[in-house]
Amino acid sequence: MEKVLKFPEGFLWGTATSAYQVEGGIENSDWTKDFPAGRACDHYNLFEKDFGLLRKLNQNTFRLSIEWSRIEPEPGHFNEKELEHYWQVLHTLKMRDIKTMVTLHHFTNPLWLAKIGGWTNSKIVSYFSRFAERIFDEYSDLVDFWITINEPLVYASISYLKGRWPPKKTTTHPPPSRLQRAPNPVLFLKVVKNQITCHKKIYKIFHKTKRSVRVGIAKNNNYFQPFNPISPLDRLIAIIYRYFWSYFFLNRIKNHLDFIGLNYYSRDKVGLPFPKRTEDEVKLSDIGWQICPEGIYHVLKELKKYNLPIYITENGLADAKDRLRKDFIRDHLYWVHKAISEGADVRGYLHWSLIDNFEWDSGFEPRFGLIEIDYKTLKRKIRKSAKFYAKICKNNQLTLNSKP
Ligand code: GCO
Repeated sequence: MEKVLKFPEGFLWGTATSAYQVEGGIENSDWTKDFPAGRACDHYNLFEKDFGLLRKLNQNTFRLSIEWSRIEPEPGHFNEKELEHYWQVLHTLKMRDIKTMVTLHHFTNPLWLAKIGGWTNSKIVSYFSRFAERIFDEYSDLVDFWITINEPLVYASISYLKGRWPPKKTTTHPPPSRLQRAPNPVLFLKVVKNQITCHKKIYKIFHKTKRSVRVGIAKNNNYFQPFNPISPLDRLIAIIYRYFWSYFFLNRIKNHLDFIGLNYYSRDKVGLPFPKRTEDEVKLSDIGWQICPEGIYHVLKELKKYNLPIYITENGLADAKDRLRKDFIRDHLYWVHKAISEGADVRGYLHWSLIDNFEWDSGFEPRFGLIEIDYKTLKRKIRKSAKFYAKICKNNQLTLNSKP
């Protein structure tokens, strides 16, 4: 028996990308020298074609990042041609009646900034807010939602606790996930402190300039479960993970948020002995992430305490054969709907991603796109799961033939 789950009136449906992963031709970033994305999907030149596909798939919202190293290749020097390019991109979206969500920092930095310590250097606060202010001045009439930083703790932890980002040149591409530099908890904490300061400063600047502005963060929250649910120690470890990973950062910026962007991907079972072990019964994506749709429900319910609108700013999986993506979308949206029905103020869902793209130190092998990219010809091919998602976007509802 069919069951129809209607989403709230005006719910936003779309996809998310980031500049370095899709655009191509980014020459001055701290990733380019040792770990180039080359022409990536050439979205820089093909954005109009991609937005036509986005519209064809009934999406009404698009999240993109603006590449700082393009805009400000040297400190204080803004590249007018690149400013014009992103104006064209945003204007094209608005002409197609697509809502725009712009991320100001999505993992990459200008090389000149990296050379002076990047986010470990407290000067980042003035540099990043100078960049943000210029972007705001240029595009505030074309941007519906602003995200200051994408996944601050993911960036800080992979860079300074795991010492892996940006990857150093190696003979194999992508490199094995080995240490590029020694873990440095002190630098990690410095980065997090600077990220919090930057976010709050930019929030204030944007709100001083334009009252109706909406400024948020894209926060990666996983669903942490105790490995052994009856072990008090495992339960305590899950609580500790949840606090430090999911809430610590949000608690410090909660008075400087108009919305929370949630990037949800996976579940982690945590407990002794470290590190986190997985159980073999859960479905895994192509890159081994645990698929746990119910986890998004629990994470959304946890976020209710902030009393802020929530937009799911990323949710997706690496699935080159498109075997799992339709059920992945269906099941996650089932649990999102359940969280909404229990009071979570969720107002939009952006799937990661519109097109296959450069998956950081995993390179181009993982395929997250609703649209497949042939990296030789740059041909775009709409995957079957994209058509399933397009129906949901069009009708603002999920039709279930059976409960997931
Ligand atoms: C992240 C980023 C994206 C990733 C996506 C899939 O969460 O790491 O926002 O850049 O590509 O999440 O891993």
